[in-house]
Amino acid sequence: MLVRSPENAAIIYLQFLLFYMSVLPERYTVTAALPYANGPVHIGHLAGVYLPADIYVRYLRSAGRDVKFICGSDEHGVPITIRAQKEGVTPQQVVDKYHALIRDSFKDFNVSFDVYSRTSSATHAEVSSGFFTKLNDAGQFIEQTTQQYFDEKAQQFLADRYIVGTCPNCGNENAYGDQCERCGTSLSPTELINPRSMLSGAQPVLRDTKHWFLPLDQYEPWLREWIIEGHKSDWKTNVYGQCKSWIDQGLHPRAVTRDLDWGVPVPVPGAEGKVLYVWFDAPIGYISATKEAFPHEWELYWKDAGSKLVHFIGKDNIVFHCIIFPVMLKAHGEFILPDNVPANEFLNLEGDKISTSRNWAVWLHEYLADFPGQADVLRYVLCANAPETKDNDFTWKDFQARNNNELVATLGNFVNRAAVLTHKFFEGKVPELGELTPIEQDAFAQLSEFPAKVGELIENYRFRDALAEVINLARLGNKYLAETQPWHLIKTDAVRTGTVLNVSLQIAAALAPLLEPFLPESAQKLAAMLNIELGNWTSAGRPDALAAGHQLQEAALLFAKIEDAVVETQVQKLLDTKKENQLANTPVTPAKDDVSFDDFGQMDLRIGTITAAEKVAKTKKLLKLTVDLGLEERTIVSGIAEYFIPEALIGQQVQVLLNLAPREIKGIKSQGMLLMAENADGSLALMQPSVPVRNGSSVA
Ligand code: B3M
Ligand code: ZN
Repeated sequence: MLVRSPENAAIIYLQFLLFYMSVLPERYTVTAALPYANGPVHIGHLAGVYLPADIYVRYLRSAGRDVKFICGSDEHGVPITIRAQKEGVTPQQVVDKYHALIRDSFKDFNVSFDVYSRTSSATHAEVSSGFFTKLNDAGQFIEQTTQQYFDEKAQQFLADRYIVGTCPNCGNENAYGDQCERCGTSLSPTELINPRSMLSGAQPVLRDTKHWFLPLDQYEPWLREWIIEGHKSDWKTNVYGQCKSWIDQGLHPRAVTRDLDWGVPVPVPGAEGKVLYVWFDAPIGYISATKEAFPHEWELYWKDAGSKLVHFIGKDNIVFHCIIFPVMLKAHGEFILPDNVPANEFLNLEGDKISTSRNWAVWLHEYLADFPGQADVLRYVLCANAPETKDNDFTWKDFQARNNNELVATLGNFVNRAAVLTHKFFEGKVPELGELTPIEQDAFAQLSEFPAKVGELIENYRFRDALAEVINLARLGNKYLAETQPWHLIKTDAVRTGTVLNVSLQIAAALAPLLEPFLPESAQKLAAMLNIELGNWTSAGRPDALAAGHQLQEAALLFAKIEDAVVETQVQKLLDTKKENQLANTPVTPAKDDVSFDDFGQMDLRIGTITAAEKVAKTKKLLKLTVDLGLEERTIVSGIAEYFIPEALIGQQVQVLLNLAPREIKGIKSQGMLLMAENADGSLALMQPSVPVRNGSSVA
């Protein structure tokens, strides 16, 4: 058995470092999917793509690696033009608005891109056109006139998301022309069953048009070798599985141009009115963004074999990043290929799929408005519960529980106790480390293993497990404090108390750099409290990070408890959304058969004022109302008790059907009927004149 001692741990760590250094890439090019600039970003985006990417990059930087973190807005394609039509503005206005909003959300959540660009930039137009031209000149495309769907009403070809229909693979009735979002299959519009135009709802017709096709089928043998043979063991099983099933189903040439007026124009004579397909230009956006920000070094990150390219994406982007873009890169010939594509599954919200159109989301900018200064709490919860291997659910209860139990009670509590006790017993100066008992030796040995353990998990894209290990380090600290009880020990042995606090503070000091990739703001706060530089990965976990005599700053709380009322407000917000959606989706009752004017004239409709109202005893729904109808007061029994407080009705004008034959209800003679409007959820509203009118006025 391996004896745990600081020396042994140091040797293990050194071996780990040597191993990694021998196989280490020279540099890393890390990309995160370019979000469409057609709406704000929500927790699903952060959990699935940007947070894991940011953790990975922050770790690499801390470990001293050379890395560029690349992202930007995807500003072309049908998602943008559809949104523009909906909002009644130009596509440019749409992308300007959402590019700024998205960029700011990422900044507020400390997603540390080296560049956040946009695909409407001049550099991108130049790089993506150049890419297309190079492939075209090399004869890499098939030019073909085919039949495409055309909306005769809107006089427009219907590409991608302009057309919806039933997915031939899973039966989803709202699959898009380029992809079914339910089963992830990539589609062509002509594969849809029952296609319909998103513009007019019309059944589209087929018309001739010429396009450029990338012959994916010709790359099938190469894809088999590169992915199916080559990445079996290092790509995530969800990613590998999707790729394999696509390749096994057989690949087909894929059009990379579109008949649209928004996008990068196809740089070939005779292609007027055509633009590059958004999924052709968008991934090239990674390259253009790098070139824009690093005009002198960009080629190293894209063309040098010593660079490791990693794409962070959501699962609906797998085919584009694992098959189509690599085929483009391969066809071009000068670029490196992705080393890994760690795609995540989806995050749901309170048991329901996140949806922009249904407003079923926690929007990042709204979260920060409700939880100012608490970006880290959401980062924590989203990483701890990340959909790494399966779809996962975000709930506000879990958010609260994780904050209160893990951040406040475990992590915050440990560092706070270590700091507070040092202030209390040693004037805030790190005490001397005295003699080490086996407990300290064990604590130090365990401590020294954390950086390698957490680092290895991060390098293997296992961010949840990595974060759990960091929390385990805080647990180790809490356990050590519980075992040694410095608050009692001080009464009998000040020297040993000093040793205990020294060890505790060394653990707290290690937490700062290890936390940094996950919770950058809290790590800074912790470092400030300990009065140290954040430090880096390679030096983390040393038993002498803090020298005896080092002065700490004031102890502060890293995290605050979240009360029930706070999360209840958030849940209520979602319930309101659900209700709004329900109302919006309930179909209006169809019209009844026609009646003659004479029939209508038979009804004696009048306005009256309610002068008395009371519940009918032993009933739930009935109110007994007295209504002043000008000529006389009448008693009317009405089934509205669930929606109105009797007192609130007194003095209200209402519409009454005067000549409805009287009826006895619960022993009361009801003479007439109150007319009400019924809402989709069954709730009722009074029918009132827009200004008060004389009681007895007829309605006609
Ligand atoms: N904009 C798709 C998406 O947001 C797309 C990603 C492009 S990455 C090159 O799902
Ligand atoms: Zn499908």
